[in-house]
Amino acid sequence: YPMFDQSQYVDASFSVNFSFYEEVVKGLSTSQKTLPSKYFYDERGDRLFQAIMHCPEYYLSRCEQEIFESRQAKMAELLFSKRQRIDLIELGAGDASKTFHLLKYLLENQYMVTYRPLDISAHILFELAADLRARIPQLNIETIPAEYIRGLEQIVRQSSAPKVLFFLGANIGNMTKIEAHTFCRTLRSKLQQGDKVLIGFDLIKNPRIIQAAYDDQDGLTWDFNINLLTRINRELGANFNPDLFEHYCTYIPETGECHSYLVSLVAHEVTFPDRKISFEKDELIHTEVSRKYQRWEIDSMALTTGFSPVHAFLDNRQWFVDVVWEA
Ligand code: AVI
Repeated sequence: YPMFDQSQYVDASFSVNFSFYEEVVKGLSTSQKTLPSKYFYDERGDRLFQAIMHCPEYYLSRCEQEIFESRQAKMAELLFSKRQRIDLIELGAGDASKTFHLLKYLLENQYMVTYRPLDISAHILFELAADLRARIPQLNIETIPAEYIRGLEQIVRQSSAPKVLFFLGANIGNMTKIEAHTFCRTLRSKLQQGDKVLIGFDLIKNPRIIQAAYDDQDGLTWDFNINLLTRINRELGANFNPDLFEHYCTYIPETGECHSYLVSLVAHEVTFPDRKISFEKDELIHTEVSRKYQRWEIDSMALTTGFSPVHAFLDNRQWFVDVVWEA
């Protein structure tokens, strides 16, 4: 992109911004326009997502919270040791609201753990580390601001301790099924035999419940989606008018996939530093998939990616599962 003067947009994460630009223009230059959902999470996106996690329709966080609050002893026993220090790696840790209770339990019960939260958002990791150091001063914590696999490779180079890897919050649902398989296979290749993973999956349930979770009454999910456009304006020098788009989502029960879109309300053009992108009236930008799973699909994913299923922690309503697999 020779006409794009990066120097105008340089900040602390210079190289990250360049691939952000490339991914955005690539996604908007195809006939079915797409934008990657991983870019939702700038500072405002983090805040909106936290608000979504507390809104009445978004049941996922409450289900997983329930699992973590009621099953700490069993999790500790299955995953950790009092004789050997274990690395607890959390991919996409966010504010670690679920892991917090388990970490407290582990330290109060003489389990030995080094907590290694990893997140694409350096901002949220900074806040997380400060918060955990204040609330659990005796905790060993090493933050890693990175994308999942690169961060995991970095940890594996630095520490040879046995590993427990957490991937919570149905983050795996933001991958297609094929991407999720590839991802699990890659995880397996970075781990040693006997290492464990705990992965949170949202389960297939009444479609109305799922649809509502991605289209809340207060419009938080709407703002969360639209925020991607304002982020692109600010960081990449585009001129999206957020008022010309609306949020739309649709859950497809046959596939278990909830798809989110931004819909262009009128025909118009958006200007980037080196190009114009045109939108037709009612044209869609696909922004996110949130995939829901059947229990058997999860077991079969473990087996086909080189793991053995060990245990499944379910909430009371059986809406959500945290599975434990062993490498
Ligand atoms: C982070 N991820 C698991 C959320 C989800 O449920 O797919 C992101 C989200 N998108 C809309 N609401 C929440």
